[in-house]
Amino acid sequence: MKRLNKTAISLVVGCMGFAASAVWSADSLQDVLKERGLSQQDLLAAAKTYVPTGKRDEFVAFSSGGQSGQVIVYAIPSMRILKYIGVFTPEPWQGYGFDESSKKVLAGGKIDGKDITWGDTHHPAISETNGEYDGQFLFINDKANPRIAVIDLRDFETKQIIVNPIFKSEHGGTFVTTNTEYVIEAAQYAAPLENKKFYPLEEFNEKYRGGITYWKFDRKEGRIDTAKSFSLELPPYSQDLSDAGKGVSEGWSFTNSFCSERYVGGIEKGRPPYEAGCSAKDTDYMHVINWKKAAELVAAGKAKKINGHDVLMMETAIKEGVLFLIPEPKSPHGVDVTPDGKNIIVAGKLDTHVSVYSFEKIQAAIKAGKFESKDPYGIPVIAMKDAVATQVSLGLGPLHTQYDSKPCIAYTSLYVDSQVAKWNYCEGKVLDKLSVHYNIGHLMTMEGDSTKPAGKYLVALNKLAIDRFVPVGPLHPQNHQLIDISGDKMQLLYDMPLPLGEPHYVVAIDAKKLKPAVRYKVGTDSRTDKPHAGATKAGEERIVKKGNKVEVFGTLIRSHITPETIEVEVGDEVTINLTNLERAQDETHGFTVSTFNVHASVEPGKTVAVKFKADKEGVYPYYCTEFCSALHLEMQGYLLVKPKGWKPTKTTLAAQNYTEADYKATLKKVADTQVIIDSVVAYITSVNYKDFPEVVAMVEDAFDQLGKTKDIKAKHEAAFAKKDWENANLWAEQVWQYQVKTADLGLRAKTFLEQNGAKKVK
Ligand code: CUK
Ligand code: CUA
Repeated sequence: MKRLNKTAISLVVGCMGFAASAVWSADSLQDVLKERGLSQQDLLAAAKTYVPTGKRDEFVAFSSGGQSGQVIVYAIPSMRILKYIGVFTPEPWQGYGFDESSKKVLAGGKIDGKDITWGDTHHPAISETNGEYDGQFLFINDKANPRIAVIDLRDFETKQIIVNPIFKSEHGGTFVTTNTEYVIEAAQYAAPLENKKFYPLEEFNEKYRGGITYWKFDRKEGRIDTAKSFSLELPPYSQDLSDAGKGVSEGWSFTNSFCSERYVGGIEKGRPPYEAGCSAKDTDYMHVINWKKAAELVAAGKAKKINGHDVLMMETAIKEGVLFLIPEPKSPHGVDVTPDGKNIIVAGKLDTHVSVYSFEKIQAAIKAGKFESKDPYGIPVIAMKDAVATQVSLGLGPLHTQYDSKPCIAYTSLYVDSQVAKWNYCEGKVLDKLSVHYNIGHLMTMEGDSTKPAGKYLVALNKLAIDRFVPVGPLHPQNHQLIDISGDKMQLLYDMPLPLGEPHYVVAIDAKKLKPAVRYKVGTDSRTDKPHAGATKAGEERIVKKGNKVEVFGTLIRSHITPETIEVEVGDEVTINLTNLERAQDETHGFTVSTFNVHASVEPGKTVAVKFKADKEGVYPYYCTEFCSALHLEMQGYLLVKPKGWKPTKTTLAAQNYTEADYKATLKKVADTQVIIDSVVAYITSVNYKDFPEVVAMVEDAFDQLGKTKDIKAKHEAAFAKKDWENANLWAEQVWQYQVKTADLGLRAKTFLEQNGAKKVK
């Protein structure tokens, strides 16, 4: 922040008319401000968020993509969008849902045998070690179709989708325990736990249930282990958000609820609607659960199998003392454990207060067996006065709370007031309020739900954007607003329209903690992290035909696909495996075959398979879909789907008229290019390029490309000897193609070295 502030100050000073240096004269800055109607406050905000080209952001945010079923990755403070990760929904660019391995991941999310190709994502969570974000995995839930997804942050790809075996909807997920032992998922709308079982609404109290699932995460495998996961049966109170205990409260989890009235609305039956009946009582319940002990009980065989899944029934949970309730004021929403784990902060949507519960007081009441009553299912209820440390009136519609790096400082969203309240939960004091635009849902501070919040910035996730952006029709973009929280007063810095919605929660991690790979080990199936059965080495490309099954083992490297012709018979089942042999960073090739609805994104080292039935005779071009090189458009081939029993009548391709002069001209081009390559190589080897791993990779790749020219040179010389001008010329052209790629890499390496202060070596 210090650095940014300094920059900002010098800019402000500049615009006030003092002498400014270099290109940005005071006059021109002044002119821009005037022309664009900007204030000094605007300029300060711009200076705090602007990240110049070549520089990187400090934090990376993972936002729920709402109904898009995706995750949106953006950077803070610039608010530049970096990626959309396909999660519950096919994502064409990444081939997600269009190649075989990713189809399998999506198939994990089938319910009752049917594809569900959208998701209502709400809460992303980053894996934690000792309560701190470790940057290894990301989890996210689907509220509508109760599912959880696991994303590996080594490659930002979705690896697993699992379906909740007993819920019909969920909401209180995903939240992780301190060492990511479990990923928590709480139900939302109560329903019978058995699958495909009907009970009338008249039996709501008896047969409908809520619950919480604790998904066991196997960190080594990077997958959820469904067999070791379990659930806890809960009353049909609409369970809402959850949070895991940490520090002193580690081993416990907290889930609130609304509609503990168990009201069943029905205007059709002359009954007032849900909204009236579900907010009639003054309080709902927070569920307090000793998950560690619950896990032990399940391990000891005390669970009941429902739909093949371990469920600890309420009766057992009550008897064993792992489940308690505490009243919470009117229609609570957020439940957020403080970084030290000592307090749990709950906001009631219809109450101006936030309630600060004390874990110590809760434990004292449990130990003393001090309960004010039991709920209709026999769960002991701890009195609010025996559990609450303090209540603070913040404003209308408090929803969610996040924490600062400064002790006792919290930020709570006020939905109705459209404000963020900054307050001190130890002293019960409001410190500052800032208006946001408009109707904020969640808010998020950097690593703000971990044991070590990083402070600095806050993002307000506003439900309505209304007048903030150029109108784009009745459906407005979402508005994520960046707020500087480093000072005493909050400062609004930036409005980011998000064109994918509706995001609910977002988490942000220090960018330095992320260690994503730049390439895969050659032949990797990225969705399983294992070697791909279709992996193919250079020179081993082949087409294997067995009966009506045709399997292609191909490779991709700038700028050609091997093989370049695939011939099949109508009705054949075609599998095309492609391995990207590139080692250079960002040399991704895409692959598609016209009209067969397949697409693959093949990043360096990755192997991907696409599969389809060649059910129609015809000629179908296939090509690379990423602009990977100068000859990208030529990265093409033909799938020929022949009628059964077809015989060729013509056996030679259309001839070209190349001459000796053409061949000589090409040789001259080759020689000239070699001069450029030699000069670049001379520069690179004259400096300490070996100290730059990025350059070493580029240089290796460049020599790989150049190495290929040897065999090809032999080919054009052989053709020359036979006066076969066509082949002589074309093979010489191919030599030149490899030279171009070599030169391209070499020049990129040279630029990198020059810009990064490479030093001469003797
Ligand atoms: S919820 Cu949407 S604003 Cu799903 Cu966390 Cu509160
Ligand atoms: Cu490979 Cu375009």
